[in-house]
Amino acid sequence: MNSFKGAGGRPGSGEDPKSSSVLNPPDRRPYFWMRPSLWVILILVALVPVAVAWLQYLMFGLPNVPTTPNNLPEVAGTPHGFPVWLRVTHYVNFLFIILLARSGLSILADHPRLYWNVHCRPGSDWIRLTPKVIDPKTACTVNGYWSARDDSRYISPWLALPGFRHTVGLGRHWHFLSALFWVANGLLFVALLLGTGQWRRLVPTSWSILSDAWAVQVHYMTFHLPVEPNGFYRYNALQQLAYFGVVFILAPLQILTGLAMSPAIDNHFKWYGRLFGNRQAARSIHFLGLLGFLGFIMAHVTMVLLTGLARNMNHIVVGTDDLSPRGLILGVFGVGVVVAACALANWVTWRQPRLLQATARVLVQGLTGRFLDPLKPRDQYTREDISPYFWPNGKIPTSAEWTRLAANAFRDYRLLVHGAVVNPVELSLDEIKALGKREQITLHHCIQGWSGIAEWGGVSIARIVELVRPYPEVTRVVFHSFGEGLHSGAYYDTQTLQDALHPQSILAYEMNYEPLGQVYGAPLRLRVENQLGYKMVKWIRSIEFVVSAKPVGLGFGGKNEDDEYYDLVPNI
Ligand SMILES: Nc1nc2c(c(=O)[nH]1)N[C@H]1C(S)=C(S)[C@@H](COP(=O)(O)O)O[C@H]1N2
Ligand SMILES: [Mo]
Repeated sequence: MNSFKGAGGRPGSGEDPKSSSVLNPPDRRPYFWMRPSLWVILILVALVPVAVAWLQYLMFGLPNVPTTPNNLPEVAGTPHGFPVWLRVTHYVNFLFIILLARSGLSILADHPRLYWNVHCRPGSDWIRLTPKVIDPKTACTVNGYWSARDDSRYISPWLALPGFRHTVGLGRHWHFLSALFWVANGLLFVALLLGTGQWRRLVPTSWSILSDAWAVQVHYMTFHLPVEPNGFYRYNALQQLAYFGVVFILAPLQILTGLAMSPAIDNHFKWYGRLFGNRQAARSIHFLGLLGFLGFIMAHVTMVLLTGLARNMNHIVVGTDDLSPRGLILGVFGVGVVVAACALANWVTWRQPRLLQATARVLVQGLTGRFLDPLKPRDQYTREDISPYFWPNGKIPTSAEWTRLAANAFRDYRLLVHGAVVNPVELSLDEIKALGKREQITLHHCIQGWSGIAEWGGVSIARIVELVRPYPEVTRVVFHSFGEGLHSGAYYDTQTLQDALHPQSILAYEMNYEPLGQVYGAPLRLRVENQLGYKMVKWIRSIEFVVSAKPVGLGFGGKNEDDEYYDLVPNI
């Protein structure tokens, strides 16, 4: 049984993820919706080449397949066949592609919609993996509203890493860690490819490759195998084109779109975020890239099977060109190791989630934090940019206290600001408003993948800090919520004093020029624009200045960091 136990002691949820009731009963129905116009395009893209190939075949017969130039032996000293570095990087690549695809699916399932716009309005999605059709209007009624977390889907752990429902925190750790190793391995591969002359095998040097590849394609589509060159020394034209495309187009595209999805990169290098239009478009293209990889892998493996399995396996596994079963046996063993690695990854995820969280902190955030200034101000948007819909998240408070306050339009609300401060205060909403107002229109990024632009009005936290005067040893500010977390216990999160003092860090009581709605965090919510959404506590009950976050909650800096192993430093 998966116990979802963390090394931190208390299990993340105390619940078996398989039977977790945290996110209402997991909906396991597979579901897929795509815009009808896209179906038409997809069918045309798939069918037209097949039809043309058959026409050509029936009218003119099979085209001649010219042999691709064998560039390798002409260069003195260039190794023949597949040298050991090539075979090793090919295998390492296989392992990390699988981990990337599997963890990517867990991330996708947490917000199973894809868009071309940053507003993420339900209905503007072009692909949906959830049967839920959300009316953007009713989604936002006070009770029983549909939150972004409700929208996450169950995905089988056989398929995804770690699978189950709403495991985006852990899925991201795997995805980013795997990406680091995958990219490092890829760079090594390309460097050696260029350095040893092996690139000649992969890189087409004449445009005739296109017509030659088509000739091969006509063979395949009409169920013929052309006479194959010995793949150990040279590829046929289609093969060369496909491998070149995967190595030099698809893989870089995945890296570039992956980076373009990062709110931090978007914030620091605006031009870069625009390369693909916007972050959601990058996410959509990244998904198409995944499909590209899966399609390639299927075709690649099929061809390996069809064109002399034993010999092909000897080429790529042991680097010999014979018919012995050695490569095949070792290859099957190698695939077994990857399958075992996948199982181990799922197991580690539930046994040692804290280890994963800590490793990601050191490797992923350690690396990104080195290059990006976390205090850089976020971009401001204009009134016209405001999203027509803004996904709500979190559980609206149900406590008698908050309900009573809400019933009276929060006239009796008092914000308690206390902790290691010289002058603790209790402030009514009117007193807070009298401290001065700051307005900002910003882009919100949820860890689940959606985004949205809204106007926020409220008081700078710097004003509050001025008022209460924290002691010099204070490093963190805790924001306690009236609302519950997803798992039992009150929601809270912490900010560093530095982030809290950022000019764009405010306690908002206004959203889109109207009093902050109940769903969006009334009476007060946090806006810390250089952080991901989950750091912005809604329905704030009190603020506490502390020396360290360790004694608060489980000590990881916030409810989601405690329970869902979210990033510890989600600077963006
Ligand atoms: N109290 C509380 N605050 C919370 C949450 C929550 O679950 N409880 N969810 C967070 C997350 S994950 C996000 S993305 C934002 C969403 O804010 P919104 O509802 O205005 O979109 O609120 C954050 N604040
Ligand atoms: Mo979020």
